[in-house]
Amino acid sequence: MVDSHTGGEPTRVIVAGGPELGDGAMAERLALLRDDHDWLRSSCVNEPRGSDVLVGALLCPPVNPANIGGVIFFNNVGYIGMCGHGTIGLAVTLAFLDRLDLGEHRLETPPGEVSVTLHDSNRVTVGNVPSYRYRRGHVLKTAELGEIRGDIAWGGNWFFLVSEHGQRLEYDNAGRLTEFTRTIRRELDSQGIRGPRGELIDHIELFGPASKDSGADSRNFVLCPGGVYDRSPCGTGTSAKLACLIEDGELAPGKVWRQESITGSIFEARATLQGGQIIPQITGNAYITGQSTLWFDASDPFRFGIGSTKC
Ligand code: PYC
Repeated sequence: MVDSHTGGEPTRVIVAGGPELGDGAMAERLALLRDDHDWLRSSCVNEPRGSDVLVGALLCPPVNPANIGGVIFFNNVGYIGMCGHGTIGLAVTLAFLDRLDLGEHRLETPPGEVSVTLHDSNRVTVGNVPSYRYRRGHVLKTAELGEIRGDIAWGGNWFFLVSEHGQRLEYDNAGRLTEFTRTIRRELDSQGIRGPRGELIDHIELFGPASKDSGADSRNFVLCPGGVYDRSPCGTGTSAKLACLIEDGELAPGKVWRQESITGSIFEARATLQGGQIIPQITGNAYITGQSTLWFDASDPFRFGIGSTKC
């Protein structure tokens, strides 16, 4: 395994030794991993080896041999579609292992193919899956928080994007922001507010002004499905934001949008229009933080992770 962080958000890549998942598309392999080998996810990212904030990535052989590989992302509670910070971490990991040259490559993910451009050993641009807004200005009525207006958009994961929330988007307020966004997510779920095919809206994203002197256009706070917040500006969340900005005519295609995270890290983003689709490009830096081997001691009751049903 190789560990890295992208704008503060960690990624743990399993580069070898994963289970046999056949030669189907990444969405099919994700289903096999989830149904038959979930112990790998819990061993890798749950305590005691991991933590709630860690995103895992299983590197797979590609379907198309012209591509650099395929990847399945997962976290403390399950599997995620695309992952922007994780793809940047994966590219930097492959470069660290001398398995990726500078330049543009193609990578297979469960929601579709993405491009990965390695600029140097730390800097990467991800050309994400097509992103779009599904619903504009949905008014969520809640007993606890009153009315919360937000857009529902896809950026490789499903997001509820809120600009008017009255919250202070500062790192020292992350506990309150986590509670606030968890409440929004609970309400969306219990009120049956979903994506077009019934998908759970499992990422909640708040926006506010960027910090002084950061040079960014906006700051965000993103609650992830496992109940913790993204330390990076969230690649898929930034993609969903770009889709909304482009559809509102507030950002021109090709123009740079600098998205700051709650920790102060920044992704540089722009979107191009291809065949009427919005294709976000997200650029950020990742850094290697460690390299290790998973070790399973048969006498260790937590070798598959705390909470795992496998023993
Ligand atoms: O960067 O897309 C992202 C992401 C999703 C969940 C955590 N990070």
